[in-house]
Amino acid sequence: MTKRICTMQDLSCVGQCSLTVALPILSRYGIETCVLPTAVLSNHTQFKSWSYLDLTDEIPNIYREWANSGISFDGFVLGYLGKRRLMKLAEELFDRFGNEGAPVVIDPVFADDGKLYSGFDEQYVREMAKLIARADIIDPNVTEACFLTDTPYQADHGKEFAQELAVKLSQLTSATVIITGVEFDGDIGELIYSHGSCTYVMLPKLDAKYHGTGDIFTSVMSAHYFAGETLAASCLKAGQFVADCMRGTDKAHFYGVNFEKQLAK
Ligand code: PXL
Repeated sequence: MTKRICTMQDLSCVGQCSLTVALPILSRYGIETCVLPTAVLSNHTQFKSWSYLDLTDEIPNIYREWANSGISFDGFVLGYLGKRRLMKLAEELFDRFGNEGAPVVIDPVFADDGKLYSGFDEQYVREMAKLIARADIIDPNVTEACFLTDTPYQADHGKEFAQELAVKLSQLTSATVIITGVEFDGDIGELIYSHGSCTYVMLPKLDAKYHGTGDIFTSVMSAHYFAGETLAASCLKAGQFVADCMRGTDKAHFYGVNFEKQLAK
């Protein structure tokens, strides 16, 4: 049966991230993908400036109509939320519209390279640390894992540091923890931590950095996971997909990667 999932995150009109990535990717994998847009931005916040239409106040109206029509979902994928008020609405989404056992995937999306993205603060991090308790899978990057666990960021880290972060995260949530962007021995990849055991899914690190690759990773990983594959297989395929996107992207194109060409293959 076709799965119907709901993805809650912003709609950045330009910049290949959040909904403009999640919607085509999840759909391409055969999942009926419903969206809960949290805001409309002219472009994502790695540009010099942006406009921001907050849609938080519309969400209760959307829920009312979904309830009227008996809408429900087989899973949820959360990305960039942006406002603390949205966290309660996310919980309401799971409680009111989740089918029995519907998995919740949360990519906390608020920081990278040791720094918070523009517009986020410590209070947002604290609230996100509570929201992840509702997840079945979380996939913060190393920076987000550090903020969530109050651990000083280490750009140069190894397996031990990643494992320390995963253990601390597992005190905040019973979700399977996937830490993305873990680096050692010239490789980059994920640490998957579940019930005290660690699995590393590593690929050779490419000499490039693009925006939006985390959103692509979460979408591809979730699509494989919803299709019944293991998390290790899902992470490997998502990592390979991201690497292929990066190889196929013109360096002059600074804001995102060419995932469209990859998706068409
Ligand atoms: O890719 C993460 C992301 C999503 N949405 C918006 C962003 C960012 C990262 O900066 O600004 C609006």
